[in-house]
Amino acid sequence: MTDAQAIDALGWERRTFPPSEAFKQNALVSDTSMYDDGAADYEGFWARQAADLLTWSKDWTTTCDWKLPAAQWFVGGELNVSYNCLDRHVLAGRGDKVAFHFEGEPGDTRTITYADLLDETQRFANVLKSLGIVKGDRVNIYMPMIPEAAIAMLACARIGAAHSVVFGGFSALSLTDRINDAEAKLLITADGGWRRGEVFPLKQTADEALLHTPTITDVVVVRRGGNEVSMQDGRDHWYHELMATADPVCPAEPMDSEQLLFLLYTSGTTGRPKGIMHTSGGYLTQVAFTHKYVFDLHPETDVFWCTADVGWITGHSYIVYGPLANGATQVMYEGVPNFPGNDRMWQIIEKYGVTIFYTAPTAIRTFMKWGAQEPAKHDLSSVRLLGSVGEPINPEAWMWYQEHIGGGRCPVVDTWWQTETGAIMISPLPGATTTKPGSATFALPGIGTELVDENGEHVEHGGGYLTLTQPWPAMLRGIWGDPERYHETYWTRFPGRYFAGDGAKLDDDGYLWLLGRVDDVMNVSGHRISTTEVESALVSHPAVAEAAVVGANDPTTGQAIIAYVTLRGGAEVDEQVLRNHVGTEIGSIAKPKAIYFTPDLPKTRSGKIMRRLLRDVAEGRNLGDTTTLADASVVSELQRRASEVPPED
Ligand code: 7RM
Repeated sequence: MTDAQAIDALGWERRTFPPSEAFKQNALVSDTSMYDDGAADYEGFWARQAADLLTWSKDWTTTCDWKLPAAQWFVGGELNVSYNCLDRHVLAGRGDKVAFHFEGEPGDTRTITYADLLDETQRFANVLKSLGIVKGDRVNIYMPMIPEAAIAMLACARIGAAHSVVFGGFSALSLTDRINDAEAKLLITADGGWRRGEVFPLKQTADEALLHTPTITDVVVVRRGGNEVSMQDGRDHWYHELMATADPVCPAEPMDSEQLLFLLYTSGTTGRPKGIMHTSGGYLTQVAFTHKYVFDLHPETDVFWCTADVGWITGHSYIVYGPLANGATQVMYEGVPNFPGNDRMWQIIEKYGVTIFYTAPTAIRTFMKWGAQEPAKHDLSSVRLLGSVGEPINPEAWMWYQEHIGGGRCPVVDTWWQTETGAIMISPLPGATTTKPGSATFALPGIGTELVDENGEHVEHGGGYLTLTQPWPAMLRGIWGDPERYHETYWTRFPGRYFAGDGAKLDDDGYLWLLGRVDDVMNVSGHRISTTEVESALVSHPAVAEAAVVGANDPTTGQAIIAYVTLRGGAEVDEQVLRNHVGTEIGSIAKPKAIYFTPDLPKTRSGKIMRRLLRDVAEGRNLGDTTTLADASVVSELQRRASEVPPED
């Protein structure tokens, strides 16, 4: 190990899965020529995609104008994002094609065609106009997972207003902050939504937020939960009442390629949330491209289901903009995966004949915990491709997914990207790439990545910092209201390149393995160990469903490895056995000093493990901000256990 090495690489996974002949036969991409195209001239490559995948009202004059850290794509070009997602499909005679099979948590369903979606979007765009919203305004959206969330976003896009969606699980305070930072004029919300068999009150929370939001003049409320709400005269309007009298025609107006499409706030590790800015032409090009080729989309026959919430970037890019631009048929599901039973997801796949399923490792590990008998209750033979996003996927979770959901016949695409990147950056192309369980494999065509050490020097093999070396069409255009912070956060750690905090390692075959946030890397006796590798070693034990690992201050080793482990349903295992298992898998330096068993791990509402909190628990500190936790009781339970079982020496 050299001093400059960023992260030690410990485990090496050797299983490989080439695409099957059967899959290759119908795949959109089954060789590597697209990578050569992207490498020869990335601007030309993206220009060809933009022309091929989208309909432009006016051609661009410059493909990419790049003055670090500011990029503009398809400069001078004009298009309307909602036209690309709706009108052109209807005009081509595909108005009767299903856009969304909506499944409410209580079991109610709606079938929404492209013609329906266009009609509702036009009406709602006129509603927005009647409430005084004009091009350039910001509109906040705080909604459950219902079709009106997508309609609201598309209506904003249609008239050139930027939306800022705040996930429906966020608190009143978070909503207030985000509305005020964006200076939004309008809030679109719902009375409530369904979650775990009950209605959660959104309007009530919004009302609390609205006590401190001077820029909001109007509120539109969709009726969904049926719960009682108070409506403020002059400010609050029912969606269905406004829609009943709205003009049904709202022509899509061409927008500049760099027109602001949306803000999406990410909390980051420190400081106030950042309003990540995404614009129109470049963003839509890359989400359409990645949705088509990473998921090998055959829009005539595929049924695509991304389980994210529209409140996250994954929902923006792979429920709303990518799939609709490509004319896909999708499933949209409102609720939790275990209502009324632990097999709800598999029941939905069977019911709608889902062919492409895209979910998060945290969900997969939860499914493992619930057991393989749940998917086995249903016919999942329609599924032909599986995707993963949001966290490193442990090889064992990948294998379980491939076997129990994919029936051993489906490629698994592990897709790495961020709110800031807007679209998938690193992923297999399922008909061309031999996958390895746990590896996101290679940068997509037209994307430049490089692994570097502390000093920004190239890393050929082993661990390092993941950087992006050239602009890409869906890249963030900045942080709303704070250009300085944008430059500082992403473009200064390694001059000339983008770095947003992830570590990775490269194996002998040049495969990339994501190792989690570099802030989480532990330092044990001078060894820089990633939490991901120790977690994957733990999850590779048959008794373990999920593990979270943190480094806690230690007088002798600097940091000591502390593990929190959730077992698979019905399994039991001794702490010492697991410690030795890690030793055998990746080496004794990585053996946890203490292992705590827990039925649950603290996670953000988008499902990412909150290691910062576990570090606080392990070091006996008072807990900092816990408001972004999905379930706050998990942490108090862990604290109770930590105080009962002192870590041994
Ligand atoms: C899409 C999304 C971004 C962070 C990112 C990583 C982690 C996402 C993967 C992953 C390993 C993956 N946007 N991450 N995907 N880590 N493998 N396939 O999640 O802005 O919410 O989060 O998520 O740390 O930097 S996000």
